[in-house]
Amino acid sequence: MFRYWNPHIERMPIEDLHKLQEDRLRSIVRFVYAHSSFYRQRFDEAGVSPDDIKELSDVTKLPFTRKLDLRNTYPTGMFCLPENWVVRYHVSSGTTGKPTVVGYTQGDIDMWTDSLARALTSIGLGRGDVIQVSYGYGLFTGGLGLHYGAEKIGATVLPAGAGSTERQIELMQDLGSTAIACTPSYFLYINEVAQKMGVSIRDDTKLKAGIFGAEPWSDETRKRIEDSTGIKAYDIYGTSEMSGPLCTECNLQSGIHIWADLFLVEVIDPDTEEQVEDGEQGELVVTTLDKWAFPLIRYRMGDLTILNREQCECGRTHPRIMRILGRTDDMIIVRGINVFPSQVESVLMRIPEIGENYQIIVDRKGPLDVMTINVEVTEAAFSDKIADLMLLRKEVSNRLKNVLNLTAEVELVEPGTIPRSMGKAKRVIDKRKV
Ligand code: DLL
Repeated sequence: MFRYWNPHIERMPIEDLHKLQEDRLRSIVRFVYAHSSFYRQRFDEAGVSPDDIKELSDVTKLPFTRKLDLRNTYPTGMFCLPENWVVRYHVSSGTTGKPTVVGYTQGDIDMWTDSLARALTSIGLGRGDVIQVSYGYGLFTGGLGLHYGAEKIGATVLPAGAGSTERQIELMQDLGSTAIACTPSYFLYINEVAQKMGVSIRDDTKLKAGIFGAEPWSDETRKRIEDSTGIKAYDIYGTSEMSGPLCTECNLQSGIHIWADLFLVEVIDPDTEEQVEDGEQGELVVTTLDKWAFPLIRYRMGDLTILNREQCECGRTHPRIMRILGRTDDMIIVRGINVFPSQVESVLMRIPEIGENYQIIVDRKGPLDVMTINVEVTEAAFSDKIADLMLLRKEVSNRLKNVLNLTAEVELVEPGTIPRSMGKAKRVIDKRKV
């Protein structure tokens, strides 16, 4: 039932895995100290030397690094090898501030590919599968990352990229795609367009799995996708700083396995910066153990999650992170109350008359913050009587209030009116910031 790409590593006894991590931590710390003036300065400022790192728990002696450090050292000031070792760059768009550049040696690309090969195998994909890669190709890591990983496991890759949605659906049928990799919001759009074309993903295609990530999504959205299309929807996580998309849930869909031989993960309280207990929510911090052009030491991802170190029933011993609950910088503070877009999504997706597309708009009216949720209703609900729609609006508002502790204005809008995205969806518009 369970497939492994590298069973020796994936099921390695915890003690051996820790020993491996410890050896690799010592090596990477020595390496960055010797090769990077950025890290040397940081370590010196923190009063820590590579010799102080003897066991895994010593990781807490090391200073944190952040996206801001990457921006301040733009373009390649955090790289630890000369540029002629770098075989590829990826660049993140940087909606706020400068873009960030990451680089890879050939070995780093191989590590990334291998990690995805394990992940894709863990969800049951392999030779004979046709994997349609509908993440953007190019500077974004999604397309090329999945592409290399899918080829490595012997699957056939359909490098569709993002966009030309009708053509994607035709190709999906003609070439028999069995899996698709894209953002969950783009898949919802693909499904919508397919329906308009009279194509049922469930009945008219061979699609059985979706590899969805690069943006927050909820279990409720997973259920909707699975119920409406008959595919299994798997969560995939990664960031350009870690390499790109790297880790997925296994076919048990109970948390994303983070490959511990490659990454040392911690979850910290973002305010106190202390590690939290397993099972408690906090910010993900990653140290890379086998990545050389651009290693990370205690890099604060900004993503909120929960760490689970229990062995998974699939037999893998590597820790899992639970669904990303949001980013520390995604949290909106409305009238002093913290709101995560994922909370709003979870409420909306439980209401059958509500469609999959929504936007959260925060504005200021006089001294007061006002949060408006624009949300599409389904075709069926839209044709209901005005009185029914009024009731629905009230219900959405009440349910949001129960969860958020905050009154939100709710606008029910016609299906198809909220902008669709082919990549990461923009769910929040904070007009207070413009
Ligand atoms: O989004 C890499 C990626 C590509 C992941 C394709 C998965 C699939 P960045 O553009 O650097 O890299 O954005 C990384 O996206 O810090 C999270 O906030 C968010 N993110 C990525 N995957 C998930 C996920 C790619 N499964 C940032 N759930 C991260 C929630 C996610 N958020």
